[in-house]
Amino acid sequence: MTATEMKKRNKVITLSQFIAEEQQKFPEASGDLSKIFRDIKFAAKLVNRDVNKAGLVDILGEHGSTNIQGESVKKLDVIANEEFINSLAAGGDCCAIISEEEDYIRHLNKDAKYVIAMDPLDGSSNIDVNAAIGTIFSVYRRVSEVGSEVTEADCLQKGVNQVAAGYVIYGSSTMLVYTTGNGVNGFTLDISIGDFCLSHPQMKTPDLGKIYSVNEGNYNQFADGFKNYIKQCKENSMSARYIGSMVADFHRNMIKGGIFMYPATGSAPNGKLRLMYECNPMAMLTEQAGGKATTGNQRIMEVEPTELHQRVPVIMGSSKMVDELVSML
Ligand code: P6P
Repeated sequence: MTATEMKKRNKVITLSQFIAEEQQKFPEASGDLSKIFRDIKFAAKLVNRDVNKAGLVDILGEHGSTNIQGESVKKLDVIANEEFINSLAAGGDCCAIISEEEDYIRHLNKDAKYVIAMDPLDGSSNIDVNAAIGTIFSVYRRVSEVGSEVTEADCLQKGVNQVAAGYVIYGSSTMLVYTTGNGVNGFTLDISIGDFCLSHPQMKTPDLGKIYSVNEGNYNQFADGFKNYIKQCKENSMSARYIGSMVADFHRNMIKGGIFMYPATGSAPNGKLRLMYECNPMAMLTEQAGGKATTGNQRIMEVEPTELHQRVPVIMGSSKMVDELVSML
């Protein structure tokens, strides 16, 4: 019985069961990727626990301070980074990690074959105002020989080389949404059983939507094409929705349809969002759900990376809306 059939019969399908079922479709699969997801899932539960305590600063103390035990209180994105790295290091199936919180490549097990690019806690400036935040991750197969020292080439691969991509959204509910190139599936954390359960099988983003998502505070710095498109959105009475947390803005558009953009500006000539651990994973998810993801000049997943933390302009979401905007640039 396929996962979707089980879902139709109202049977609870956990993330682990779903991944095991998916793995059976690939007899040659070693199971290492499934173990990567085991480690990501575990860390996501820890981060979910910590994020939900974030409001208790009176008990926990503000980050940068010392708590009642005299321990230094770390920023939640630092904690999240450590929790993901520790879980993947303990699992032993990840050879290296690049992270928004790490200046350089973090080398783990050189005998493993998977590289992870991640933003452990994206949108963390929203924690203080209790808005949804998220974790974003990409998985690549290393290009160098297993057992050798991981190289920058292992980490700087085009988005088209991703073997998996996903995000966790810590919102009104906590969801893990991922793809391995066979569609996008969403799992909601059921605290009562402590597991992620299939809630959104085979997610598809509508090819048209009524939502545009951009920080209009930067409007005056946008190229004319963006200005004209935004004016057109207003003339068409579209809804402006922008949370300032990429995972939250992306997830809403994924479900409802819409377009998300972070264009180049004078102060950010390459935009703000990072190619390796924000744009590429979201681009894979978008395309797998039937949407499009471009820099305005080229498909995001075709961009040749040159540095770990490089930024690219981004336009992604409903395919017909992306096409319309690109035609105006
Ligand atoms: P701005 C959060 O800081 C983030 O990296 C993304 O999650 C979000 O989409 C973007 O920056 C928001 O940036 O400049 O609009 O505040």
